[in-house]
Order: sequence, then C-alpha cells, then structure tokens
Amino acid sequence: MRNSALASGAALYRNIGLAQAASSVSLRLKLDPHKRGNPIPADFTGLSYETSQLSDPDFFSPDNTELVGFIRRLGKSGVLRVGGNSSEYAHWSPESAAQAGAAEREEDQADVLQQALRVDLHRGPAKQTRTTPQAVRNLRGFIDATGWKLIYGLNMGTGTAETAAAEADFVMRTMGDKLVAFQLCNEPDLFYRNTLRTAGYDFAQFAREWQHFYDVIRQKVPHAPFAGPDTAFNNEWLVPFAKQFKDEAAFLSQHYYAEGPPTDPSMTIERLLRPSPGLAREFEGMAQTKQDSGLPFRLAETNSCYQGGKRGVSDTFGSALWGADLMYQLATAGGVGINFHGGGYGWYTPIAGTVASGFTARPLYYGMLLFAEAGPGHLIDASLDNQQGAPLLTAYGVLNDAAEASGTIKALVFNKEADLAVHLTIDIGAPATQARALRLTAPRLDDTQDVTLGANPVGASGTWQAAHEETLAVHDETTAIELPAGSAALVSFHIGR
Ligand code: BDP
Repeated sequence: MRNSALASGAALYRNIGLAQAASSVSLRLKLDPHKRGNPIPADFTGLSYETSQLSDPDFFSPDNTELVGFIRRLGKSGVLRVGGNSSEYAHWSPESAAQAGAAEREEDQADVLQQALRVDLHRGPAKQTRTTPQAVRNLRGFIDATGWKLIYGLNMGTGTAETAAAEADFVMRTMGDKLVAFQLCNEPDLFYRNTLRTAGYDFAQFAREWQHFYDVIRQKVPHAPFAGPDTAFNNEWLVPFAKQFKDEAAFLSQHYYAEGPPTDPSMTIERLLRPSPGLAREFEGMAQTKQDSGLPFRLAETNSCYQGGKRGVSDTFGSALWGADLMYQLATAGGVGINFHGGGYGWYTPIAGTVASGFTARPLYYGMLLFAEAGPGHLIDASLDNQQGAPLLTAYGVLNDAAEASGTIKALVFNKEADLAVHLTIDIGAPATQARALRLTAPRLDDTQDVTLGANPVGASGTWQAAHEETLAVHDETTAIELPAGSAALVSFHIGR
C-alpha cells in the first residue's frame, strides 16, 4: 500500500513537472575525457538464440527481412550466438532433405524457448531437432544481411566428436570469417543435474571431453576458432578453463541470469535493478581469467530471469534499464561483448515473434537501442558525488572513436530508483558548445507496452528515429538534466574546437 501510494505520488509529480518534491535529490557527475577506460568494441552488442531455431531454415534466412531489420538497428556490427540448452539436442543432418511442414515449424518456433527449458525443469525429454545444410546456408545469408558475426554452438552433450567435426567443417566452409567461434557445449557446469552427465561430473572430466572434441574437430578443420567454457556461472570452471585452454580458445565465455526461478516471489523488478552479488562474482572470475590468460571475455548468454524469464519483470521497462546498464557495467569491468538470450515469445526476449506472425520490439530491445545510439568507442572516467543520495543512479561516459574527430562525448545516465527523481549536474570536463538529451522512458517501471526512446517507439522491422531530443544549456563546462524516477538518458556533448 505504502509503496504504491509513493509510486503514484512520484508519477503525479512527474506528470505535473514537479519532480523537486521530497522525492528528489541532486547529484553531480564529473566526466574526464582525458582519462580513458576500457574500449567498447563495435561488435560488443549481441543476441543469443536457441540452436533449435535452426530446425526452421526460414527463421535465420535473408528472406526474414523483418528480423534482419530489427537486428541491424541494434548495430552495424554485433554477434549472433546460436546455442543454449537445445544445442545439446540438435543433430547435424547433412543428408536430410525432408523438412517439417510450415505449420509444424511455426509451432516449433513459437515454442523454442519452452522446449529448451524442459532440460532444466526435468519436464520430460528434450525435443530433438535437426540442423540441415540448408539451415546453415540460410544462416550465412542472414548473417550477411545483418552485417553481424556468429558464434555457433556444437553438440557435445549428446553428440560425438566425429559428428561435431563434420558439422563444424560445413559451418566453417559456409560461414568463413563470419564465424567468430564454435562453442562445444552449453553450461557444462550444470550437466551433472540436467541428465546430460551423471552426478559428480566435474571440471577434470569436462576438460578431457573438451580437449577430445577440440582435437578431432581441429584435425578436420585446422583453423576452426573456439570459445568456452560457456559455463552457467561457475568461476570454479571458468578460471581453470582459462588456464588450461588459453592457447586453444580465442576468447572466454560465461553466462549470467540476474534472477530466477520465476516462481520465486522475491524475483522482482526492484531486485533486478539493485546491484547483484552474482554479477560481482562473475566479474571477479573474468578479472582473474584476464590476468591468467590475457584472453578477452564475452558474456555469451544473459538475461533477467532464467527458465524463460518472468512475466511482469523480464518483459517490462525495468528490463530495459537493467539491460542497458548491464552492458556498461560489463564494459567497465573489461568484458568485450554481450548476448541477450531470447527467441519466440519468451518473456525476456528482446525481439518477440515468428516469421509468420511478424516481430516486435520488447522493452529490453529499447535498452539495447540506447546502447546502439551511444555507439562504440572508449569509456571515459565518470564519477558521481553524493551517490548515496540515489544509490541506484548509475552513470557512464563514452568517447566515440569515430566521432572523436568531430568531438562528441556521451554521458549515459540510468535512474533505476523507483521513487526518486534526480537533478543531475554534469561536469563535462571540456568546453562544450552544445548538449542534447535523448530519453528512454515509460509511464512506469512495470510498463510492457509504452516504452519510447527519444519519444518514439520502434516500428516495423526495427525502424526508429528520435522524435524529440532536448537541448540543454551549457555554462562553464557544465549542464544539468532532470531524471525522473525510473528513466534513463543519453546526453551528447559537442566540444568546441
Ligand atoms: C540457460 C540455457 C538456455 C535457457 C535459459 C533459461 O542456456 O537454453 O533457455 O537457461 O532458463 O541456462 O531461460
């Protein structure tokens, strides 16, 4: 009761433009363009889909122009990862010509995530799917149409090294340099409990299997690139993997689910937006592996809540703030990329839909779009004073490498406070001539339908452009912006030359 009264009070203040009441606080952000942080590579952004999606060759196909459009809008480059639980039940079928009928395929595609979840939930046998040469050829066309690259998951869970080598050979010849890496399996640290291996399956056993698959595949495909271990969360597997396979792997990968299971009532938007001890642990593992191996780290599968997401959390505006903030947290910690998992109509999918019914952008997509608008480059030093006044406000600075010549600095600010508006003064650290703000907003954190970026929703095939940008006054290298509770903004500064 108290919370909802507070929330509606905050909404009222927002609506009548009185964000300064008791529920407002002033903070200062100081950017320093001369202190460069980690790079944000051009292919940082990414999506992850189930391998079972390949059972319908029309899904990842250049003819699926709608999905191509949604993906291209997220970045000129990026990484599509095909893997997940269902990669352990996907079978390479080079001879197979027969395909399921269109209706059956459509049903499968809407259900792809649910099928993949059966593995974790012990709800019965996982669905076995077939991957055909046609699906891989269409995938190549799709990848070309998007301009992105590919991570391809092979089946070590229930398949043989020889079959994986035959599949890898075809994939490598078809994808060429569009393939960034093969992953040999999905979340082997959970194999012991999802019936793929017996209880007690440990890192040593996994490492032997990984080495065997690697050797057999490399014999047939000498230049095949690999990434791993694609573990669910265990640094106890990630860290030794980095030590043992630093010469075999092109980069390291692990997964992260912020919450779960969805049936647990404590899994809420509010919890999602708080700092996560689980994420902090993953970052510790990543830092350790960087030190031990020098290999880059990619969060190759992530989302808000495992077991397909949680309705009212994963499909809300809260997930947009969470997702975009996670991208910058990861870059700050030294990660080189991220893949948000989805597909079909799963609660957490960034892009929902099927070939037959069409596709739409979910709230999480808007968070990724904000990241795309800020662009790649380098992080710059960004420090907040009085952060205890709004502990859930986070801020980042970006210097676009390409825009460097034209002198553009960006500030990303996320007010994840549910009831607290923030008056933010930004010290740009350079004499700026102009400041513009692009806002990511929705009426409420739990809103699922009315998210906008720059006052515009995402249209068909991912078409979007800002309908409204605010001009902010700049005085003596500073500007100020009001950030309503539960909102984010991208502020761009042009530095005078
Ligand atoms: C991950 C799996 C993915 C699932 C996801 C989930 O890799 O295939 O769909 O969990 O539970 O662990 O939503």
